[in-house]
Amino acid sequence: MATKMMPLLSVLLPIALAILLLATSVTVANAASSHSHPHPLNSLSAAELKAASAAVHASSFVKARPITIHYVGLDEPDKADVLSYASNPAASSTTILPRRALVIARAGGESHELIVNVTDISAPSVVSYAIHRGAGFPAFTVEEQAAASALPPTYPPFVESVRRRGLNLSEVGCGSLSKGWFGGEDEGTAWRGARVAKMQCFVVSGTANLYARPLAGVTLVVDMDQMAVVGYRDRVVQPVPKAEGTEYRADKIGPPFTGPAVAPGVVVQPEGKGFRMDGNVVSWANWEFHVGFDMRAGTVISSATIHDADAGLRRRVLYRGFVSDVFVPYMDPAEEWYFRTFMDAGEYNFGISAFPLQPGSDCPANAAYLDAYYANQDGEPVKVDNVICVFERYAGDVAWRHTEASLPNQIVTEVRPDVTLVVRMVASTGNYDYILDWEFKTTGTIKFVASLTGILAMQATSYTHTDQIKEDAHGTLVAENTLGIYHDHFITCHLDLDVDGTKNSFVKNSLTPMRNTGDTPRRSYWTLRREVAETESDGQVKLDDAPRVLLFVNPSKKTKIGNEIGYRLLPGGATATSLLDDDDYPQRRASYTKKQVWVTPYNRSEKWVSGRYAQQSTGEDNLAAWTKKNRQIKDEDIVLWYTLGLHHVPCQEDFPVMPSLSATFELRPFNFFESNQLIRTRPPGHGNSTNCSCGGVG
Ligand SMILES: *[C@@H]1O[C@H](CO)[C@@H](O)[C@H](O)[C@H]1NC(C)=O
Ligand SMILES: *[C@@H]1O[C@H](CO)[C@@H](O)[C@H](O)[C@H]1NC(C)=O
Ligand SMILES: *[C@@H]1O[C@H](CO)[C@@H](O)[C@H](O)[C@H]1NC(C)=O
Ligand SMILES: *[C@@H]1O[C@H](CO)[C@@H](O)[C@H](O)[C@H]1NC(C)=O
Ligand SMILES: *[C@@H]1O[C@H](CO)[C@@H](O)[C@H](O)[C@H]1NC(C)=O
Ligand SMILES: [Cu+2]
Repeated sequence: MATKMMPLLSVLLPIALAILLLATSVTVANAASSHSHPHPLNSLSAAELKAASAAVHASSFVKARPITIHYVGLDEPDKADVLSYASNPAASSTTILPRRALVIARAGGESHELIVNVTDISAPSVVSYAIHRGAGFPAFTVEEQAAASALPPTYPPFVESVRRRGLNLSEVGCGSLSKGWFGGEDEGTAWRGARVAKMQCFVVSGTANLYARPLAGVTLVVDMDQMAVVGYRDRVVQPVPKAEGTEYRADKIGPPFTGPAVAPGVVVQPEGKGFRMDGNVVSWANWEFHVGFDMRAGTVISSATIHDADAGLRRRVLYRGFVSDVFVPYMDPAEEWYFRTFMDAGEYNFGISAFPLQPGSDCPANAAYLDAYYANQDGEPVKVDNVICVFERYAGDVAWRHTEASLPNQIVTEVRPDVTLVVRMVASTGNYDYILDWEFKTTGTIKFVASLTGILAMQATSYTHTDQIKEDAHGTLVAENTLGIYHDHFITCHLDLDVDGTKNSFVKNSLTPMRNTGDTPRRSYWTLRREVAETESDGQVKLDDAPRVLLFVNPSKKTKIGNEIGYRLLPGGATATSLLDDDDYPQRRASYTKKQVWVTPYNRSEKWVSGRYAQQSTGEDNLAAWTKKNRQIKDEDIVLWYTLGLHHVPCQEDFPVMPSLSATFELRPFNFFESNQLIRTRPPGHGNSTNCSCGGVG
């Protein structure tokens, strides 16, 4: 969720383990090519962002003033053109792909969509223009959230509410909450049909943990286009929870530091980093992929290919992967809480919620960092340093091993350590921090990890002990006068898989219990029932029905012994689906959260699972709505949408800051290679890699 107020200070943690990281020993056949042109999927540069907004301001399409820019992102070239570039970058000197920006701007109370040709940044031109007529609005900008925060202290009824609670205005700060959509609730109000935020205010003195000290009972409605308070309610006065015990900054807490101590550690790569970066193209071990940045999605992984040593060529795996949205509904139906049903990426922009990573804490010492730019509401490029990190990880895990002890005189043990490559960004949307990792393994696996940390959304209460709670409190009492409200996190990834080529099929293999009719004494077993999804309705899977092996195969390609070339979607533990009623308004907006798996035909307009305009959306433009066409998905260019889901019942350990909780899934080769790709990797112990300064146990 979401109140943008002030940057959180980072806490210093010691690195727990001494790690000696090997430069990975898989050899890559293709050297990085020296690209004659920037990669067509490169994020917009500072100059391109500037040119795009300048063209919008100069165009005759948008007449009203002021113009506020809410989104500027790469309008991707056609996939076929990108693929032909990627297959032969050196030859693309004659075919420069156009650089286009999609700009979403507000002016005159309308949302304007412009595509700007920024191929020549000195002469940008608007190539298409539309006014958005449907439901919903673009994400809040940073600047308008700051402007909205400044309104309550100038609004006399609010000043009175603060005084009534015995507080000083200088102790109070407010953040903007998206209000969702609840049918006709706005009828008869001053803000009917308007783009509004509801303000939540906090006592900001005495702690950096403002979320622990909400000013309960007060709701302000701000019209974000007029930038004026249009609604106000002061319903109930609750005690403000105390500041004591809510702090998390090391310099405010200690010394003495009395937590569990761990020995400091180091990360050593005696042979240097094992990956290369040619612009935004990362080459590591058998992998090559492009890392981009979008102000809504944050990290975008593109054109991921893997080198196949048996075949002697690079093979395609993932054309595009990114977080499409994160739906976070809270479970308190009261006046001040019912509307808290956030779309964290669509309403607040994950990319602009990403702050510089802290070297040595957010990412290990051997990490490389990428900077990025986004456009602010005036269209000026804003640089975010160190927004994404890339590092090799050896965490002591095993990639494969075997001990053969059948012949006692000749025990054989063979082990390979699991060294992986991680691409990380952290989005801090108000109280929550999402650590988002794309982890590449030499086996061919891509693992996505979303780790939730940060601060709970808390409600002030009169309760100081659970004995006093007689009704449904809609949360856990996590401290005196403080409820951590029940909620969910649904993180949806857009995964345009191109398994060894563009056309793929989705195959559901159901594990089916069987009765043995043969003449052995065994009574039962299970076997596979294979079903190839024909249309989008076959492409939807709710995982708790039955055990399944879900595959994305290339029906035109087989291994030498005849299996279909494929990748498997391997869900991790976080498979919660929404428990809200289908007719409830937030569920209509996020109707795709009742099934974890959806498969659609590729469509370059269908990127945002919650719709292009997620703010106050109604569900008319979302993944579930698109699939009503029930398009063909068999042997087509298809996109997997996978939703990680967690029901979050807060506990006291989540207070004052929540220890990180991870949700994962894997895309794992399944009959993609002829055999285990790691057989010919060298075991560790060659060269200097055995050097370690760990010493004995003290
Ligand atoms: C985009 O701009 C470039 C450079 O000015 C030009 O060559 C190209 O034709 C333009 N494309 C379109 C679609 O306007
Ligand atoms: C309010 O806070 C300001 C700044 O800390 C202080 O100068 C002022 O005296 C305070 N007023 C009251 C009524 O406490
Ligand atoms: C592509 O997506 C857009 C937006 O959902 C839709 O209007 C259009 O009809 C889609 N095209 C096809 C071929 O499905
Ligand atoms: C060991 O490290 C040294 C110094 O970094 C280097 O010169 C030498 O080539 C390395 N030896 C091997 C076998 O990698
Ligand atoms: C191991 O590392 C230490 C400290 O960096 C260095 O002095 C020593 O020469 C290294 N040993 C080998 C075998 O590389
Ligand atoms: Cu949570």
